[in-house]
Amino acid sequence: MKVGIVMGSASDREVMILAKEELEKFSVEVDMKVYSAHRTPRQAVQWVEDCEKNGVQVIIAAAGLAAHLAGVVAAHTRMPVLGVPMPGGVMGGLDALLSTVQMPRGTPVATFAVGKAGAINAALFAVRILSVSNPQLRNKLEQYQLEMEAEIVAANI
Ligand code: RP5
Repeated sequence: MKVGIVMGSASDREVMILAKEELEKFSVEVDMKVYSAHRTPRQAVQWVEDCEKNGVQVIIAAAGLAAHLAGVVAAHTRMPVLGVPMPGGVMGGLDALLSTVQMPRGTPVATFAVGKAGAINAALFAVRILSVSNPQLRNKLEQYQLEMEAEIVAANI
């Protein structure tokens, strides 16, 4: 089980490290890179092609501002692409959210919340995709949800 994570800038790493950590809780291997759709377009596409060859099954792509990275990645693969808009731009990341979510028909990007919640949920969604054909992973997800429930309940004691 392998997930690729790509982000547009090293400045996104602080948020996207949370996605990597979440995937590692489920023993999912992660290939995490910084490549920009605008500043390193050739390297970004090369990385996607390498992912195809290296057994990556899902790609998480994160970018801020005019966030085209997830769309460009989706245009170069048939894998599921999960987009995470980065905060910091117009209205806290509304620019990146719209740039990521408003894909034209034919090239889907599943888009998550701006910032940390989006990074963690994209990782969990990747685990859910992988769990469709992996009962062990499904069990771990069930355990994860039970722990989350216990944590909230304990907060009320
Ligand atoms: C985007 O521009 C990156 O994904 C990042 O969120 C934003 C700012 O990049 P830096 O100026 O910090 O490199 O492409």
